[in-house]
Amino acid sequence: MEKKFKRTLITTALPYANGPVHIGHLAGVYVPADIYARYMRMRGEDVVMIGGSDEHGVPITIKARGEGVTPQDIVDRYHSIIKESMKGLGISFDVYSRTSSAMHRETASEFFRRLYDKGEFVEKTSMQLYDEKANQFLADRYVTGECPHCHNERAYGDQCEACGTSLNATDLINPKSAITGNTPVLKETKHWYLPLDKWEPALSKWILEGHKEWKTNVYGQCKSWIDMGLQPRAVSRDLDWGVPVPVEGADGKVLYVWFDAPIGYISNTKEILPDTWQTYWKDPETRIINFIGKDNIVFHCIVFPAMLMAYGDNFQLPDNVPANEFLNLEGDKISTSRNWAVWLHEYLVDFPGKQDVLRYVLTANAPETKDNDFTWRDFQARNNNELVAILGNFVNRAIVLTHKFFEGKVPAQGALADVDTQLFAGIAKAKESLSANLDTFHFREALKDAMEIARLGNRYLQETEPWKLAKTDMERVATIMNVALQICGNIAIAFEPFLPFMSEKLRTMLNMGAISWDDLGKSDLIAADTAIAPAEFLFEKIEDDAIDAQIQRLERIKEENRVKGFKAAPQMENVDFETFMKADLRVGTVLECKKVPKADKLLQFLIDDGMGTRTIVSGIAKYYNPEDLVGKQVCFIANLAPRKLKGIESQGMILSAENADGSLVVMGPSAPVVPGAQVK
Ligand code: B3M
Ligand code: ZN
Repeated sequence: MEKKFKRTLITTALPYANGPVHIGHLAGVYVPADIYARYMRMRGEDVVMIGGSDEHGVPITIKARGEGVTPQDIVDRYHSIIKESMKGLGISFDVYSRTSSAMHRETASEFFRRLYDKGEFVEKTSMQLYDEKANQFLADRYVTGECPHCHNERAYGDQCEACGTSLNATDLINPKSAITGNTPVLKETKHWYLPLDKWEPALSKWILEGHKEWKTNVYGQCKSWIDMGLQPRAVSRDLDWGVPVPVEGADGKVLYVWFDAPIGYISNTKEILPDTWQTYWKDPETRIINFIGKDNIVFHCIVFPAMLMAYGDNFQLPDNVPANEFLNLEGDKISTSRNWAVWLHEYLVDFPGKQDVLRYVLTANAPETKDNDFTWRDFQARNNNELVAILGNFVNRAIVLTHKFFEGKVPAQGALADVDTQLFAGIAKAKESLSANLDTFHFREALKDAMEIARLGNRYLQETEPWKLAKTDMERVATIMNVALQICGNIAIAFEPFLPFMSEKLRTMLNMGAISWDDLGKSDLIAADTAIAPAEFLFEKIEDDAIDAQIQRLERIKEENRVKGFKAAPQMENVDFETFMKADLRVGTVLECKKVPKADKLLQFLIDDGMGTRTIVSGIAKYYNPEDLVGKQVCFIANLAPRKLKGIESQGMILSAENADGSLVVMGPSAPVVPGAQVK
C-alpha cells in the first residue's frame, strides 16, 4: 500500500568528520541515495537531498589530541575534504552542511530543551571513571586496560579489539587513562536518559506492523531490538566537545553525538529552506527516506523516531530506511584507522574523469543484501568489458556511422520494420523493470536494466548491419541509424541517475535538450536533421599499470599495518656472562638442503662447520625453497644436545628470527666468514 506523497525528503547518514570518505561509505549510502534523488528529480518530483558532516563525538577529540590540534581544526579539515570529494563524484546534495554550525547547535539545543521541559527524560546518576589529574570524566575510548575475557592488555573501554567483546570501561582490569596514563577513579555523574521503553509499543506498531515492506535486514534488526526489550538510553556525556546540554547544572556536559547528529538532518533542511522546512518534516504528504549503513539502523529506526515522537508537533517518521550491508576491500574489512580503504579524494586524483566508473562499479557490487567485496581487478574488468565494450562501443558505432553516412545529421526515420518495433518493445520492458527496481531501492538490478538498453543497441546494429546495406538501400540505412541514435538518447536518460557525467556528455554529443523520465522508451527523442557532434569515447580502457599501482599501494599498507601491529615479546630473565658463553654459536655454510618427507615444516641441512660436516633439521620449510639456501652461510648452535626429528638426528640448531606474522628468517653473517667461525 503506497502512501500518497507530494514531496520526498532524502537524508544521507552524516559521515564523521574524523577522516575522508571511502568507497564503503559511497557504496552503502551516497551513491544509492544519489541515484534515487536523480531518478526522482527526473520524474519531476519535489525532492530535497540532505547531507552534512557529523562533527561531534569522542573519536574526533582523540584524533585532535593525538595531533595536538583542536577538534574544530580536525573537523574543518575533513569537512572540506569530504564536501569537495562528494561534489567531485557528482553526489547531488541540495545541502551539505555540518553539525558544528550555529544553526545546528541552536536546533539541537532547542530539541533537547523541549524534551526536557516536557519531562521526556529521566535523570540518573551513575559511577563513571574519572581522571583526577586531567580533571575530567573519561569517555570509554579514553580508558585502556586488560580485557576481562582474553586478558589482552590493550583493550579499550568500549571494546576489546583482540577478542571482539563489547565492554564497559568499568569492566577493565587495571584501567588507565589514555590522557594522562593515570589510574582513574570512580566518580558519580548525572545524565539524562531517553526512556525508549516508553516508546516501545508505538515503535513496534509503526515498524513491525506498519512497515513489513522494509528490507529484511532492516526489519529483522528492528524486530530483534524490540523483542529484546528497549532500555532507557543516555543522551548526554561528560565531554568538552559537542552541543552543551542546555539546562542548569549541566556544566561540562554535552549532548551525546547520536542525539545531536540525526537532528542535523533537520538543521540542514532549515539551512536551505528557512521558510518551508517544516513542510518537509511535518506534512504527512512528505515521504522521508533515510539512506544509511547497517550499523546505523538502531539509531534511525528506534532512537531518532522515539526522539521525534517525544518531541511531537507532527514530526513525521521515515517511510523507508533502505540500509545497506558493508563493502569490503580486497577481502578485508574497510578500516579508517588501518588506512584499509580506497579514499574518494585520492581516487578522484588517481583516476581523473572516471567518476562514473567508480559509480558504476560500486552500484554493480552494491552490498544491498549481503556484504560485498571491491577488488581492483573487478573494477578494471567491469570498466573494460562492460562500460567500454558494451556501452561505449555501441554509442561510438552509432555516432561514427551517422557521420560516415549522413554527415553527422540525424537521418529521417522511415517506416519501422519488425526488428525496430521489437527493439522499442525491448526498451519499454527494460524501462518498466528499471523503474520498478528504482522505486524499491534495488539499484544493482536497476543498473542491469539500464545496461540492457545498451545490449539491445549492440544487438540491433549486429542484426541490421547498416554498413552492408549502405551499398544497396540507403533509405533503410537512414531508418536504422535514426533508430540507433534514438537508443543513444534513451541511454542518456536511463543512465542519468547512475552515470551522470556520461549522460551529460552524451546529451551534448546528441544535441539533446532537457530530459525527463517520461521520455524514456520514446522512438522520437531526437529530431531528424539534428546535428550530432563528432564521436568522442565515453569510456576508455583501464590498463594494467594503473591497477597494479593501486594493488601495490594496498600491499604497502598491509605491510605497514603488520609492522605497527607487532608487539615485541617481553624480555626474558637475565643470565650471567658465563652462562651465555656456554652456548657454542658458529657460522657454517649450507652444502645441501632438502625437504624432510612427510613433514611439511622441516628442512634437512648438511652444513660445512669447519671441522667437518653435520646434519641439522630446522622448522623453516614454509618460508624457504630448499635450493635457495644452498651456498648461504647460517648461524647455528653447535653444542645443543643432538635430538631426533622425524627419525633424523639433528646435530645443532639453525638460528632464525620470528617476524610479526610468525614467519621465520634465517640468521647469517653480514659478510662472508670462514666456516666454523665462532659467534661471540
Ligand atoms: N556519523 C555514523 C557513521 O558514520 C554517523 C552517522 C550519523 S547519521 C545521523 O557510521
Ligand atoms: Zn579480549
